[in-house]
Amino acid sequence: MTEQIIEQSVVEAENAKREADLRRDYETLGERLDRRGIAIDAIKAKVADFSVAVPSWGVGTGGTRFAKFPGKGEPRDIFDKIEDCAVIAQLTQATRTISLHIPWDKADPNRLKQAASRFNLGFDAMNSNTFSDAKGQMQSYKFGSLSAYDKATRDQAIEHNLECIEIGKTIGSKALTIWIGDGSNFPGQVNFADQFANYLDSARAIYAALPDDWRVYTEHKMYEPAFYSTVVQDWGTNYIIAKELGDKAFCLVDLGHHAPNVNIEMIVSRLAQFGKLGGFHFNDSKYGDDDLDAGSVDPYRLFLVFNELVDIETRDAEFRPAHMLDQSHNVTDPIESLMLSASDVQRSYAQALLVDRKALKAAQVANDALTATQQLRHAFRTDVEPILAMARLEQGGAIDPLATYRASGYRAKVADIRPEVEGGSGGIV
Ligand code: LRH
Ligand code: MN
Ligand code: MN
Repeated sequence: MTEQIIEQSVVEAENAKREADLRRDYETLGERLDRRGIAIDAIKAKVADFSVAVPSWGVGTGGTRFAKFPGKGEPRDIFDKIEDCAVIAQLTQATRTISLHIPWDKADPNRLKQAASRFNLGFDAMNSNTFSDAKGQMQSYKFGSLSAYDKATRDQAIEHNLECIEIGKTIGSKALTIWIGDGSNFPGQVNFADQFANYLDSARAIYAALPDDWRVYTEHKMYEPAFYSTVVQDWGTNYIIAKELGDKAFCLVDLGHHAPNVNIEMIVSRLAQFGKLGGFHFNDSKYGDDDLDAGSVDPYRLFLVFNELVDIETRDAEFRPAHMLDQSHNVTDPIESLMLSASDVQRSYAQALLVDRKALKAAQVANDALTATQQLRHAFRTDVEPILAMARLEQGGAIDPLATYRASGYRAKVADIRPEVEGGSGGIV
């Protein structure tokens, strides 16, 4: 039996207030979609099947390098974080897995597995951390990790990734995500080729330890924390890595890791076309790696990414990219943000499913740019909320996750048990 943290009576009472309206809205939307030749129930089934992983580090209040302002009832450890993730999953029915970050979430793997299975949650990709020094470690990552000039430092970083794989094996994860902060802050500080050669050697050693049914995702990022040059800085370098490593290596696209105005949806298409698109870290941004809530700044861009994904999905039934959120919540209750973001990612997927792909292709080959782009806009402008809400309701979730969460008083309840956390200097944990 799956345990539920929010009492079912609260969910039912909140749903009862909204169910009649939802059924009417769903029916009306169904009629409108029917006129477009779309069966609403088929879209709902795909939406219900959709899941995006929650990052363990996202349920605590984030911070900037200037300050951190914790909220009430901050999770004390990974076990509290798992409970917060269970709330998100229960109300949205869209987040069936958690992505762990080691060593932040280090704990007895068997306990981790047990804690998650109480709520029927699984584990998504393991994330290694060689971008900051853990307590007691022998070598410092100040001058790099997998790409460092110092061999002992590289070995330690490799070892850490192997440990992540080991933990992941016990808890049922099937992937490792590697993101490094290595780079340089001054022209001339490093030799670009040396650094990349070291990185590839280290990555090969990690790849060699990867179980057969695992994948490794490498995540690129243009800059930060290194500000002059970054070793894995763009999708080109990322593609080279995946190609060099082998069939189990794929590129991970974090939406906030690109130069402003870069056409991310085109990168998605390119990587997929050549079999190297592994998955996503969804978030939104205005300037850089802002880690704002997915869909909060540029929902059309999120839709355009999903438009590519659905396009690939229609050509390749085996295509299963890993969907994860990667956000930092500074001014909101993280659970609320993550619930809305999961729905927004799901929403973009649903809208992309509405695109008339035949009509789009016909307009493209006829060089009818406006008709082609109208196909996309038409889908994007369709309010699919009744589909999302109905999928949630039918799976035991909340028609309105935010209102239901607030009605449950969860945050106040955990604030009684979890001690107040002091604010202070920045950091993302
Ligand atoms: C780096 C990053 C990467 C890390 C996470 C905490 O900016 O996106 O995915 O693991 O943030
Ligand atoms: Mn990321
Ligand atoms: Mn990031």
